[in-house]
Amino acid sequence: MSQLTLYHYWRSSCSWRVRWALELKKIPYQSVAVNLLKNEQQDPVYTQKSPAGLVPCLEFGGQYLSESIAILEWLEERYPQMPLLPRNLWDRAKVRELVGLIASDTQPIQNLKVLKFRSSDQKERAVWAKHFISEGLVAYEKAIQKTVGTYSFGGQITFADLCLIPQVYNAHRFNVDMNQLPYCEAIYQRCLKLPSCDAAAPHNQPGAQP
Ligand SMILES: N[C@@H](CCC(=O)N[C@@H](CS)C(=O)NCC(=O)O)C(=O)O
Repeated sequence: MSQLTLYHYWRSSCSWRVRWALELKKIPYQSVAVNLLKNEQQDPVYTQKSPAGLVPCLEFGGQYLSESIAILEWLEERYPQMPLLPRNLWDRAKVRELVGLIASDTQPIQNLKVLKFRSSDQKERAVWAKHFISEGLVAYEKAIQKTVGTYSFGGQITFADLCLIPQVYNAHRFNVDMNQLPYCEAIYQRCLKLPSCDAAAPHNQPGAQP
């Protein structure tokens, strides 16, 4: 019996970040699907666990932790195998800067609840999401000019990539012009081929739709 349970949604980019970290660190976990389209994230039983009514949420020893980056930080300290942050202090801060560009400055503005509030019209929602994803990833593309290697920060998969790949997946969903994002697209294509990333990807999750 695994010690961890992850509450997540197949197409949630924040959930993919955590699933991929669990795969990379080879940590077994139980999976509980929370269907965002059925608004299960707002169910009072779920919001007892995750007060903001968002996924993902990790259960460990009867305690609950939400916020994907807090979960990643906890996993990194609790399970130090396959480190996902560089050893050097400055480099770690630079990776967290990249994380912020996506986790703080991009994903929240294109999240489902924001799109729902913006409009009930799917086309208007898509224009909004495309604009902010594009803007966020253009900033990311500039930010990695000096650090890019196989991955966003040299040759090591870091938290930055855990955030980037699901965000690029959303960029494709909303038809963002990837020609302006050659590094992001190359890292995305490379990572999708990794078994750990694929295992954590939306199409391999319970409840996934074609
Ligand atoms: N800052 C949070 C954001 C979580 C979040 O926005 N999750 C999305 C899916 S990626 C969600 O649950 N959306 C449901 C909604 O907007 O109602 C994190 O990093 O975990």
